[in-house]
Amino acid sequence: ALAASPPEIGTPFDRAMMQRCIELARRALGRTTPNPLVGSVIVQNGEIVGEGFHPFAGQPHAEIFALRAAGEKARGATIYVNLEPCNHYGRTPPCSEALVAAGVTKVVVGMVDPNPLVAGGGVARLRAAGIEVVVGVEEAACRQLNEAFIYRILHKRPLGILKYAMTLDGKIATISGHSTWVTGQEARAQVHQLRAACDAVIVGGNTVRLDNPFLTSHHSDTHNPLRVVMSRTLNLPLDAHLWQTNDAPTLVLTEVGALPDFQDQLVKKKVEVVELTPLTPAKVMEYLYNRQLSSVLWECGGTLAARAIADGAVQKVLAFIAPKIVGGKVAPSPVGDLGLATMTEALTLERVTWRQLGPDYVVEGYLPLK
Ligand code: AOF
Ligand code: ZN
Repeated sequence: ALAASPPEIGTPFDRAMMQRCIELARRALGRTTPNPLVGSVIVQNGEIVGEGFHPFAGQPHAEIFALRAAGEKARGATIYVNLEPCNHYGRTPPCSEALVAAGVTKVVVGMVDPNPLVAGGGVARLRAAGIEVVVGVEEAACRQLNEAFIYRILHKRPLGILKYAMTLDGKIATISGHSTWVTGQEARAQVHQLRAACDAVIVGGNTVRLDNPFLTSHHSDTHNPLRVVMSRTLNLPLDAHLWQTNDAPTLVLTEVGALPDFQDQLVKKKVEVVELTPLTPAKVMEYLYNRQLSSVLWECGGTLAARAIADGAVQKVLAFIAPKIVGGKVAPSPVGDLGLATMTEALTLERVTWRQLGPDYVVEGYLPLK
């Protein structure tokens, strides 16, 4: 039998206000790492009297911006926020205290903060002050918004997302390596949105040599992720688009001692070079976690994709599928050898959804957690 869907928490008005919080939070898409995306709305007598969002780490939290905007109108008001107000001294003082001081009478929360420094403490503090607190309004949407933040906090690694575009017969390029474009414009626009939401995008040396990508999100006002190239040998062209454009920072990860002269030339082109030995996807994810990143988009070819999956560096998969057939026994496919011999060993995605994008489809799902 189908599981009954849980009852909706809050009124339709509450849910609309929470959706507004999410919309506000998304104004900082891609810019808040290691912090979450948070938006907040203050309502007095059914009217919005203040709004705010968290712009980036180190800045005040969303609730503080909303309180500033509402001023005295916050007294006796209801505040909506997609993440539980914090109750700790981090880069900024606790929002719970600010809410108590401002005299709000009700707090509507999308989800409890998974951060062990908060984890229910904010809600408890507000209730202890006699404030009514409702938790779980539009919770699924709030969790989706901050899935990378949640993953990062709980697993101490960035969320790894593998994205690829393939034909209906499972090829990411023709036998000659030609791959522009597998999918149509709508799917490609979706990829640019995805990049805008991620903190880094990673490719291997092969992709730089064969595709010469820009790896930016193509909108002047959206966030561009850090562009990361993994290359053990540094056998890379000196005139790649990546080092010729400064729309986004570029980081080349290589192993200790690889081509020092080439490293110097990259550095002269404002490319950052870091040596990590051994250069594995797991090591790269550890390094990027320590650099405060929350989400990493693997836009690599099949060889590196397979190594990333095997290394536990991929949690989410986005497969763009074009209803085209190119054939070719040796035409490349999205995931190289995983060493699986029988179909029963296949990695089976969970929570799978799909959408149509113009002529193409995108299938999204999560690898089982190891
Ligand atoms: C945010 N923005 O709007 C909310 C957050 O170092 P701090 O003081 O910025 O604290 C960061 C933590 O605060 C963060 O990990 C999350 O648990 C909590 N709530 N953070 O950046 C916000 N409400
Ligand atoms: Zn806070």
